[in-house]
Amino acid sequence: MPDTVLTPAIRDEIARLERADIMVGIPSFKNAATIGYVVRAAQAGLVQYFPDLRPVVVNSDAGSPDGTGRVVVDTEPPEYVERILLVRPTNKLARVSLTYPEVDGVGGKGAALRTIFEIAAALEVQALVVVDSDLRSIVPEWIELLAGPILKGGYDFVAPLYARHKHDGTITNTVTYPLTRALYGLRIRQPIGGDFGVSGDLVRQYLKSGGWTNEVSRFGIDIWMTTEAVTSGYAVCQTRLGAKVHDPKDPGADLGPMFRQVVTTILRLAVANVDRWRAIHGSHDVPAYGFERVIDPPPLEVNVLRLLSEFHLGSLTMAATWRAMLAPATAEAIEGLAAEAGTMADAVRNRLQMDEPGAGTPTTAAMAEAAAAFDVPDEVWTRVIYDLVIAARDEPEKLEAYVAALVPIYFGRVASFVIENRDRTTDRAEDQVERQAREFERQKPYLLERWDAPPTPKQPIATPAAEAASAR
Ligand SMILES: Nc1nc2c(ncn2[C@@H]2O[C@H](COP(=O)(O)OP(=O)(O)OP(=O)(O)O)[C@@H](O)[C@H]2O)c(=O)[nH]1
Ligand SMILES: [Mg+2]
Repeated sequence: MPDTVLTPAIRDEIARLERADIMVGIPSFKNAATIGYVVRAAQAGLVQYFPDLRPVVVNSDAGSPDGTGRVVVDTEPPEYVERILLVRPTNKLARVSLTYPEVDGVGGKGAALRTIFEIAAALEVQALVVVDSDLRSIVPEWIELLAGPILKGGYDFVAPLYARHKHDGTITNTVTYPLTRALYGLRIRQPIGGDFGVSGDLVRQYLKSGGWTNEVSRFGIDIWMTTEAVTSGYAVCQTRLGAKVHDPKDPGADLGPMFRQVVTTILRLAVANVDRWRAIHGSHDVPAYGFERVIDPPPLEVNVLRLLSEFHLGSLTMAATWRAMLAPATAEAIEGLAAEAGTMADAVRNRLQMDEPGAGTPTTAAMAEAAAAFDVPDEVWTRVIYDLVIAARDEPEKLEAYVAALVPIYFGRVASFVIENRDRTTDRAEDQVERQAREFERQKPYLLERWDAPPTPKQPIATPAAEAASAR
């Protein structure tokens, strides 16, 4: 990690707090509408479940213009929680909201968490819990579920397990879960869930470890934390939190930048950690803490037509990049599928009469039904991701451009998943996520074969303008 320049205000807070045993860290950026509830739930969890420890809640905010920090300061104080829960804790709960400094000129969720790590280390906490500030479904028990395995079970890293709607968590389902599982052999179902428990030892490891890039300062942070815990040999478990309900996001509309930051990070880490994964075959379960829950998360609408169109459009501007970053057979398969996506998008528009005046966006179900024949097979998607691991090793300077060109292919894959699962419940859709994860394991020899093969000379990448001209 680069040296941290903590602001004087943060240093003052550390001096004031002196020590803590358990800390809840909450990164935020424009979450005024939701963070008050998260803070109250965190306070209640600390007071109710850890009355004998010295607790602190730290909000690390981006300086949000919507007054997120003020909401935290104005939210009912710990005394409110003590009153409603009839608890008299040994130590008063401390609460802080501060503005985090950028890391090497970059701000984002990762930079927010870095300040949280610095404070946790300075206060010498035994357990750090981090939770997102847009959560609706957090309850006080989450604090126990995330810190309990560390304080009672000797674990260092606690990843969340939650019921998410089949259309939520698409970056997790398509890349971070199957790739982490196949590379490192651990079935961590939510490696970028955002709600984690971390031991004091692992916090110190995070602060010493290298590989902190600009993407890690943004949304690369979650996969960096998980991978760092796994590859440094820390004890990892999962914890059953129930449903994850948070600000909804349509993968085609909202998740492009996040995808790029997460996937660039996981690929760079894969290259750096080859010695940790090359000998691993198959995978095993990771212990899970907490009582199981049966909850149906709320549905999430996805614009299937937009996903199909973006995949097709990608082929018009990025085909040469696809050919540079993928093995020839994979690139050929992807170009064929992108063409099908274009045809299918037209058919959906016609079938649902979307060009009629006044036609709104049809439901996910109607679009998925109309596009029923479209399919990006597990096998092709797996090879795409493995080819990108090789590209990340061979042309690290082009990785950002390659991952940007992967976004439309990811959209195609998500469309295919939504279509395939159109008649399945969230539970049954999970079977398809597992099937894909097994495919990643099954094709690991393909990755190893490519990793060990002598490098082949690459063709230069055409500029987008030249590509668009040649595509016409
Ligand atoms: N400090 C800071 N926090 C951010 C920034 N962007 C997002 N966050 C926080 O990071 C957390 C997760 O962000 P979300 O936008 O909810 O991400 P998401 O798409 O829901 O991600 P998943 O929960 O992993 O599916 C929230 O607590 C945000 O407030 C940022 O630029 N700065
Ligand atoms: Mg969220």
